[in-house]
Amino acid sequence: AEKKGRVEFRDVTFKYPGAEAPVLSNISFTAEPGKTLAIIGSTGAGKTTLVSLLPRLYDVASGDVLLDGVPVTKMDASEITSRVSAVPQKPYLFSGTIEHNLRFGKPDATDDELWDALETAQAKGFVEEKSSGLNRRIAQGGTNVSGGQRQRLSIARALVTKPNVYLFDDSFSALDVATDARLRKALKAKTRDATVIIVAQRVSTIADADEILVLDNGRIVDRGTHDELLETSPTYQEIVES
Ligand code: DUT
Ligand code: MG
Repeated sequence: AEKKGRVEFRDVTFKYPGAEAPVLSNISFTAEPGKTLAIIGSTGAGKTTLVSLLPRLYDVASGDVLLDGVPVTKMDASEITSRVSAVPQKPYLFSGTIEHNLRFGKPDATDDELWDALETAQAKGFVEEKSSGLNRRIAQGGTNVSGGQRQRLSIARALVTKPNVYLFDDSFSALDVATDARLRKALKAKTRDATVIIVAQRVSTIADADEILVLDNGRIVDRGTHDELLETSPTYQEIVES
């Protein structure tokens, strides 16, 4: 069967409600199942806004966002949530156990599925280190765990749902470089059939992506692989050197 999860943005323009100027202009790209698309750009460039359009946190002003050829505006909310898992830039953990938090998107997941997701997200050791294990309490907002643990639990939660599309918005920034690399390697093995879209700050996080979009002031100014962009994109070179 054909792999599912092809994401296409067609000439998308977006304005926040009440704002004058668009935050995104003429955004066009395709992200394919089995591939990793990365988005990089300075703070305020519009990366979070861009990835929020697929799960329809906002709707576009003009253009289309399509999932397997169907505009997301024509899809059921429940279909989008079952097929697209977004790990937000500020992960939200709620008051409850680790298990409750992990089962959020898939209440009927088995314990094996939870542990498998934790292992991929490099969070298994953290959960095992207390005898309460999956029943360990998480405070509202995850304030009793570190920022890096919040990110990893949030990534594990996304993995549990086994979606067609993963959106990682700056999800690796609180991890040290070695953990970041281990996690992405494990992730790659587990998400082989899915479409992976990664927003990153660090070039090392996305250097192996199939395609990188360089976003500046709401526009895609350059695109290509890491090696291509090193040759062709002054904006990318600036990010590499920063
Ligand atoms: N913006 C709004 N309203 C919002 C969110 C953002 O007006 O609710 C503006 C702020 C900024 C632009 O949209 O000028 C893009 O913001 P976004 O959060 O998409 O930028 P980013 O690329 O994700 O920045 P960062 O790297 O800091 O996460
Ligand atoms: Mg952002």
